[in-house]
Amino acid sequence: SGVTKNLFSAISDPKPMTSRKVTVVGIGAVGMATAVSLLCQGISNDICLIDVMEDRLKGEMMDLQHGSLFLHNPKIHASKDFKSSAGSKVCIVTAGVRQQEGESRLDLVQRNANILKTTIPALCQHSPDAILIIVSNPCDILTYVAWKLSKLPVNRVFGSGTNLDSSRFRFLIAQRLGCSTSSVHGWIIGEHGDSSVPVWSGVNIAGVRLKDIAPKMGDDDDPELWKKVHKDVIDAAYQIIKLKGFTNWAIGLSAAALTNTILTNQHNVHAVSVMVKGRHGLDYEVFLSLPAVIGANGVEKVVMQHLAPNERCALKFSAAMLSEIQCGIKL
Ligand code: 6V0
Repeated sequence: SGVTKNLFSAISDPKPMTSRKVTVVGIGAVGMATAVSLLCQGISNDICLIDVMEDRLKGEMMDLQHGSLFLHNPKIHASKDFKSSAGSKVCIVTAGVRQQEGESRLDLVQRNANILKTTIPALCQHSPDAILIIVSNPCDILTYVAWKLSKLPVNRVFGSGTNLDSSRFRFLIAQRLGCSTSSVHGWIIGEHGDSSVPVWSGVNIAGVRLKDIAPKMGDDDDPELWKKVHKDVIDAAYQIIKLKGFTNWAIGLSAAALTNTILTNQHNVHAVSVMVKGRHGLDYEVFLSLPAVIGANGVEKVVMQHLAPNERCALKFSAAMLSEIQCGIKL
């Protein structure tokens, strides 16, 4: 335009940005919390939102774009056409129905699997090098479905899994002990949901294992009732859904943290949903969360925790249950 011509005296052509493009599929409560977490923390400077609701997409895009001044001048696109997701480094899937009050995550399975049938091939077509993170519930089963549909190697598809449950666990222990969440180390593995497994043997602060101080920690006959902390983690989503209708902020931050680890090739260890067959004596082709080293190539390796017999048994129970449900899904 005339203004551009008279305002600037050109020296060189702009270079395209180094891409940290992230696509978020599904712009509901979880998708938008994820997008905002990515933008506010400067994790991505290039966000594509995909959904089937066109007006809402445009509204969310405009609203975020108007915050450009307070962010880092990111590119924000929104479309129902997967073409606009082209060239993404990470694709985060949050599309799908959520639990209604009293409904379990497993109740959502076929409805959300159907959404993946169109979503996953389209994402892979336009971003053949992307890492896929599955957030929609039931997270572990849908990660399996997405992996099957994508035909990608297992390192390139994982579920947000118990990264969130572990964060809830560490927060609740931190509250009881009066220190920060990041200073409490502890892992919840297995199913993101009702059969998750807390690894009490590893809970520590500064390397001091709490189980050495309170040997009954996590047991049924523990006088200090630490098991209640895990029960509260399992109940967390149900309680929040009852109070506000959905959960979104913590899962959005969790998905953004996983994305950051990939984009910066950090090799952080996160509890995410990975193919477990052949690990911890499991023989089922299912995805469950285990601590894993994550980098630009997705899941690089799994940390082999020293699990107690009852913890291995609990994992096996989850694996068998998920495997049975998977058999009933029409792909
Ligand atoms: P929501 O607010 O109803 O948003 C879902 C969005 O998905 C809507 O905007 C829909 O239009 C969109 N959608 C539906 N079908 C398609 C499609 N085919 N293509 C693109 N978009 C589509 O739900 P909310 O955001 O609260 O939850 C989304 C999913 O995340 C649900 O399955 C939740 O159960 C799940 N969660 C997973 C968590 C985890 O820790 N893994 C945590 C919280 C919620």
